[in-house]
Amino acid sequence: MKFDILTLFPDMFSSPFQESILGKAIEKGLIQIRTINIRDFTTDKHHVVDDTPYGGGQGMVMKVEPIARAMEWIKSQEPSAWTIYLTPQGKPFNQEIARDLSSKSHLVLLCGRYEGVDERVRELFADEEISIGDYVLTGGELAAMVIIDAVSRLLPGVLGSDRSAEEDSFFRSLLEYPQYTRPFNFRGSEVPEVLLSGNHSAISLWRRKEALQRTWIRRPDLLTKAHLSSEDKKLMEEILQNNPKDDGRLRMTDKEFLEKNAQKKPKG
Ligand code: 4FV
Repeated sequence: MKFDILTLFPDMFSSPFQESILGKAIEKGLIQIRTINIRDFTTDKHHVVDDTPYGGGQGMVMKVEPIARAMEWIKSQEPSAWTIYLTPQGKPFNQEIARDLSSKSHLVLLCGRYEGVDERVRELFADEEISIGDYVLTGGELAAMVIIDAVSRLLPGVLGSDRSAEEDSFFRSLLEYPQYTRPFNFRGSEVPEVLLSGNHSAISLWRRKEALQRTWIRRPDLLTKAHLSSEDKKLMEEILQNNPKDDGRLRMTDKEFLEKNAQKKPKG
């Protein structure tokens, strides 16, 4: 898969993609990442890429012409490239979108700066607008890195074994179950016995139940979207019957999560 990144700060992308899994994926040629400096597509001697907003107001807006030249240069090489503009106004990014994008061959990631890009850039060049979260960054670059990471790990051969991506998908839209490794006992906190039983069906049942319970406690919104099997529904009944929330068998971390995130009672 090819990623073209349109940015005013190409050097931001040098180190994140040198390390670990993505670094190896680049070495193996599974992904190609090319940064394109929008400023290289200015034609004036001051290489101006932004200007004041029509109608007044604070900040600067990225000019359409340099971005248009850069997009047409990319499209002249790869007409089928799929262009994503990273913006808080975009569709909330999630695993489903990551899976959809992983089926494309060439993504162009347009990184905004200042107050964002001129509206004509969206109209003329953005095939899709994506937000990585309801907060404001100084630029779209970090959002582009998030997209590249989440999409690349779904590509065949990028993760150690493709099973782990399937594992992801198996737990599609449920939170992960608690993970443990040695030591068995750390400061009095022990690993659940079932995980040392070698009984794989009991282990996967435990994991499924833990994933369902943790999702129910921390992200009930995800549970409504999850495709629950009949077995899952039975497990949910067990969870709801002896509702851990009120008999103290709640996992310490989930208890804290609940306490910390208890509905902030509206003032007054
Ligand atoms: C953002 C986000 C984001 C907005 C103004 C760049 C900044 C500046 N991008 N998800 N959240 N972008 O905050 O994607 O131009």
